[in-house]
Amino acid sequence: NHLRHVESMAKLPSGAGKITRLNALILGEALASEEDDLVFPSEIFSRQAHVSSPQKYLEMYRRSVQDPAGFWSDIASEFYWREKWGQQVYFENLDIRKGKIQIEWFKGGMTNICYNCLDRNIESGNGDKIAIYWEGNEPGLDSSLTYNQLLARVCQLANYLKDIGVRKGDAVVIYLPMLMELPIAMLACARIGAVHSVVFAGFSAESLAQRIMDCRPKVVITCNAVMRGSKIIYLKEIVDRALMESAHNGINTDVCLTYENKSAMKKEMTKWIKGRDIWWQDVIPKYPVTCDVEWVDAEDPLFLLYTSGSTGKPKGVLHTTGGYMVYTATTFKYAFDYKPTDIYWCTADCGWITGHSYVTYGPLLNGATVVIFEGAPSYPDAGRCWDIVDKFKVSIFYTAPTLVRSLMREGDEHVSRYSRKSLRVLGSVGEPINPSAWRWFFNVVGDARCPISDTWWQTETGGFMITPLPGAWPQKPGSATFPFFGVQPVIVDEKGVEIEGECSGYLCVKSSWPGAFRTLYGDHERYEATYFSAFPGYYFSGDGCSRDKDGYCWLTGRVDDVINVSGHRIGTAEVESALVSHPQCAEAAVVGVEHEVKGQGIYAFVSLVEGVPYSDDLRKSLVMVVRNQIGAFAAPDKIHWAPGLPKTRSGKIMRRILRKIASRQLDELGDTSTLADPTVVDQLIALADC
Ligand code: 6R9
Repeated sequence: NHLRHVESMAKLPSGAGKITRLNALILGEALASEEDDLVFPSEIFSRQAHVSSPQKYLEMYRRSVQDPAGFWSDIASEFYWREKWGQQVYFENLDIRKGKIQIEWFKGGMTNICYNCLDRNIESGNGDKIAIYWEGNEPGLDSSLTYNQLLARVCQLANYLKDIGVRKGDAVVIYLPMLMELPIAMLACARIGAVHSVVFAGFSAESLAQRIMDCRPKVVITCNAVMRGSKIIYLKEIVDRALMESAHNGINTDVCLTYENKSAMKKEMTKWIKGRDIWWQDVIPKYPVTCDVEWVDAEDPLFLLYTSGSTGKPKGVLHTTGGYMVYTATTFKYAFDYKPTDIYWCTADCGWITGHSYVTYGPLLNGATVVIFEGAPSYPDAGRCWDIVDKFKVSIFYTAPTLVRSLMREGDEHVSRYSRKSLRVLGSVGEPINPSAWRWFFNVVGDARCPISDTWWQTETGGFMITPLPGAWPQKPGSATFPFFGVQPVIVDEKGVEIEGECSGYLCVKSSWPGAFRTLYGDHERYEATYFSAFPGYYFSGDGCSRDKDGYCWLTGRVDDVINVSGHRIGTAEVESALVSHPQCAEAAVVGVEHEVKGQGIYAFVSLVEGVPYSDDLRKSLVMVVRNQIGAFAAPDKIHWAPGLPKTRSGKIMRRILRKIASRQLDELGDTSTLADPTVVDQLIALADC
């Protein structure tokens, strides 16, 4: 369907061919009307790009969907495989009606992603190339590691992990800020076949405990503290509390390996549990700098990453090795038009999928030089990002719309006082980027010179799914454009019927791609129920999408009970269950509202226990309970006191009405007559601003 669409648009106007609007555009004829808002890549850029035209894209795309096995095995062959995969390159069943959902790529192939990231690049002569530039929270605090040095560090940690009994298939929880040690820890796990589970270091002790109890690691890797901007965060104390909580529930962790982050906190000040806690610096440097690789099957698990869904319990998204490796490397190369001379900076934290696929694995598999930044992008001032760009001569800069919007508010002068002339490609991820933020990013940050790759994808997809390929297509601000090679997205209606042409509906995918997640850890049933049951035959993304007359995709946001706050996925159910754990909260209903900087904000309606008066202190303690249970990033922006909630007679909360009240669209409340008690609506409106 998609192929037909693109083909009809991108066919070059031969004598017989019909000249479509887009054909004319490709040829540079000024047909664009203002509403189309097309932005063309410069000729200079296109000429040097990996994919230099829509025709080239189409050629590759066509092969990727008509012959996925051939397309992907050609690419996979560029990596090192100890043993080649079996006869069948991939196997898939995405149709729940035909039995168990199953996806496999390169099964039988033996490889190791750490080897492919490090040893392979070193063997090809890049050992002295910088792998990672690290920029600390304080300007002036920095360091770097070459590929050789990175490998040595990874091996030392890998040897230690083996020494304490971590084996292939064992889980390791990593709770670290953006220090070099974070990617080092991920790679060390991968080297010995251990399964890492990185928990974003902004999650609370309770959230961390929940994850520890789910995956039961032998060891937790953390650091004592970190500075973010002018604030200090005591990470080790959070880990201590989490480990206490999980021990309380019968899950014991043998070792807490703690890095001394000297610039934030001295060793002596750190609380210590003898026998369990180990200082990284005391033990790791003593280990040998080489370590044999554990060869694993392409389908052996690489990592677990917990993400929010529409129910309370976070889902352990499981990625395996071979397909993920091939997919992250390939998407990175094409979507950023990566060249060996590039310096690449992604502002994401390794605690999220973006930091897995596009801080660590994708770039290092390509032998890239990666910048990682420990601090906050507004510290010491709103020019920090561009200071870093100039300092390291960053050429590819990948960030989130929320950061773009917050910097945009600070004014252009913070940007224009830096040169930024090294930049050539920009990227955006996490949520739809609104056209005005896109334009600012393009014009002010990129001096109208750098294409923007607005990459749509998910924790579950492992890598980019719908993304511009810079240089190939004219861009439309706010559109993620077209699918990546091998990806077959479809838009379906409520009944799960594919709709064609200009339309909107639910975004699904109809065949597997190498980077797809394989299951939810320990809960394959939930995997099938959540992603493959709503629209049988398809993977359902949870996102809405529309396609315009030229075939461009426009993501419209989540259609389930997931709120996207600053690019972070938060389940309404998670926030609700945190709120109702407050002794004075009887019931809570949470919805997302538009937020100028965060994209969406969290709006919570709370009913209090009978007789408890609403007060500002109570409001603060309700917010606190969410911060403590989930993390500061999930704190509600607004608590709306609700003596009653709008419910149907069967007791279902009507969120539709709450969303309208939250966004003050009071004339669009719709039919409230089916409510058990319609007067609660007026009550809520009256209390809106109290
Ligand atoms: C990579 C990542 C996934 C959800 C996804 C969607 C939203 C991400 C987007 C985007 C529009 C983009 N999303 N990128 N929406 N345009 N370029 O963010 O993974 O944390 O799992 O979030 O984020 O709603 O479903 P994850």
